[in-house]
Amino acid sequence: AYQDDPFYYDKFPDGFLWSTATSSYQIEGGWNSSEKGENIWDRFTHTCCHIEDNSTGDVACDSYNKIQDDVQLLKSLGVSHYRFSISWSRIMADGTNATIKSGGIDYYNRLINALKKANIEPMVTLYHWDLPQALQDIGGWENELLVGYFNEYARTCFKRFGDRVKLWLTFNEPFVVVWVGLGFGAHAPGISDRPGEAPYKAAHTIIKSHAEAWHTYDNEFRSTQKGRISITLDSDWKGPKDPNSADDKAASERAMQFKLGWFANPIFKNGDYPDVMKELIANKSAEEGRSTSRLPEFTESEKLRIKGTFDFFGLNHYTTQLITTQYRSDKKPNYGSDMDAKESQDPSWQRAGSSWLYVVPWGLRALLNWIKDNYGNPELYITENGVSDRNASLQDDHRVEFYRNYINNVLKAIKKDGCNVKGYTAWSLMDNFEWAAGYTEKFGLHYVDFSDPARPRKAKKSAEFYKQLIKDNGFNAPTSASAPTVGPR
Ligand code: GBH
Repeated sequence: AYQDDPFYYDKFPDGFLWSTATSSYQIEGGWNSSEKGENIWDRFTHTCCHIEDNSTGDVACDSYNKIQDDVQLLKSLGVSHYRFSISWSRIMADGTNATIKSGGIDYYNRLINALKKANIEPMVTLYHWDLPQALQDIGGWENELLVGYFNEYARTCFKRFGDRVKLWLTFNEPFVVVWVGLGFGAHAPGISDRPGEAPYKAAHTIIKSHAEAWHTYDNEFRSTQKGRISITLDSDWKGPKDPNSADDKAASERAMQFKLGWFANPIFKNGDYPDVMKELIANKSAEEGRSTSRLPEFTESEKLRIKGTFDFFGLNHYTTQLITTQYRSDKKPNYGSDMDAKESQDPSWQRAGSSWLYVVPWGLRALLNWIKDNYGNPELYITENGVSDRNASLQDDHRVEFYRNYINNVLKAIKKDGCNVKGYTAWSLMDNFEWAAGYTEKFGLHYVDFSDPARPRKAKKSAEFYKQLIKDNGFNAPTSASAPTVGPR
């Protein structure tokens, strides 16, 4: 079993990509600079009381004014790539071509140029959750018109930045957009009244939006710009609670299909939702007396247009759950009960600063193998992985241990299992605005002092560890003189 496999000393393949990540709303600040338009996170944080510490991203890490500082941190880490996102309403105030803002375009040009000068390749996410408010006002992702608006936005980014950006991601974690934002409402825009409908409808628009943007790149830019483009999906590993129980194994499979398969099956497999989702939601919809399923259907031509719209698999991963079957009869239809599954955690698992995050390093290896088996072993980049705490200590030994053990499981997945992993990204470059948790949960390799207007950054122990790991491109076998300071788990 993966959990019993001892620590593995070896190097990553030559050319393995090492990166770290941030996102626009979480770090930039400058929320109303350069004619930037309002986005849904501006609106959400400016309205009481959605955020744990009542904070906002108005200033955040002030990265809008600190390009040189951030690039300096990246240089010091020695990463080959930096993953950041573009704030849609910073370059198009109302989300459309009618309101292109040169100040916003200029900011990203300066950032990209500073990275290239430092020999760091940008990996750019187009949508990391900060939708222009004007587009939410017409219904947000539940409105299919957004397919066209997103395509225009994507085209503008390819045109303006694609001469220098060679790796693109359309969406970050569409699951979180539709479930946390439009299902139970803990994220902007905070919609929770139709948890069995809105998420499915919005996911449908997002999948089509992704596919159109991929085709735009493929048709209009690929031959000249020679970059690659895909989507980043988040997935936990949802394993069977009892690995010997056929029922738990089936429940685990359902939970995986409802989370990762929802988006991955259409894009990476066959243009359509997983069979188990189609079947369960159609049955429940019929029992509810509806004439059509709450899960929308793709037409045959849409399926063909969606299937295969990837150049690699982007994966964000943090944690693991154990799954059993559970039939829940909610008053209202709910995505959460559609899958007939319930999750729990092993009481022995170490906790982190976020209530949802349990430290389970082998879960990443299990997930990478599941992806390999389900989607034909695609070339894969881990675009986020990391751990939180709630203290300001630079001595973050638990984070060193997290990275050491999770990254070791990536290495095992490559060397022992043949998973086609090409790169790894640590979340995050620095402490930042952690969405509904505000500044209470910290994921950074660097500490940021949010009480100081200058927002100084300081390397934590984990930054030093990551830097050495990148330099070694893996793990050197311990000699008696250099026993590891943090032991394998
Ligand atoms: C990623 O989401 C994001 O891409 C990144 O921006 C973020 O900073 C990072 O992880 C760390 O969270 O407590 O019930 O409101 C990971 C998926 C989605 C997990 C939101 C936590 C909160 C659920 N996250 N979820 S709840």
